[in-house]
Amino acid sequence: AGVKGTASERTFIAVKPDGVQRGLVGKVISRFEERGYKLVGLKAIVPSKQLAEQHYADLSARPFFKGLVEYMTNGKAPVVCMVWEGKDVVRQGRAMIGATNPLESAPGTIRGQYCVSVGRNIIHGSDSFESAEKEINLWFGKAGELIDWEPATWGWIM
Ligand code: FUP
Repeated sequence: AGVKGTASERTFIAVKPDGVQRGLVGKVISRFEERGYKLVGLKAIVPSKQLAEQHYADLSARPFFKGLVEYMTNGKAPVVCMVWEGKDVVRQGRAMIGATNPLESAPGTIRGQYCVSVGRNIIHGSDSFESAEKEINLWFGKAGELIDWEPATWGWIM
């Protein structure tokens, strides 16, 4: 996940199926782009049960686990998976997303602006650098799926 504490730090962000169904992918991308982060990976997939279970392995004993996996995998809409890169992006990404329970999320955060239900909180973001490394490998494990690129300069525009 890049190098922690540098401009190459990376985090895994995913718009979950409810967020995709509600047309919020563009809003999420805009917020990270406008903040100054760089999109180095992007794809829409319907994850397998195994992938969703691995992603949420820490929550496997929780009563909502089965429903959570079913909602992530049922295919009514895909999960839009992203890797974002930039300074402090793991921590800042979490701050931009807001608290897990949207009713506790500050207004102006993504969850605080767009949702009200913990089970339909539209977006995921890695909660630590170590989780980001695991999640990026899990969701973007294939070679060539992440791209290093240089941000535009006037050269692209004029
Ligand atoms: P977060 O890192 O903010 O996504 O929070 P967690 O990893 O604790 O939870 C992951 C997902 O589990 C949440 F996005 C929604 C679901 N969840 C529930 O449905 N009920 C709960 O009480 C807690 C989490």
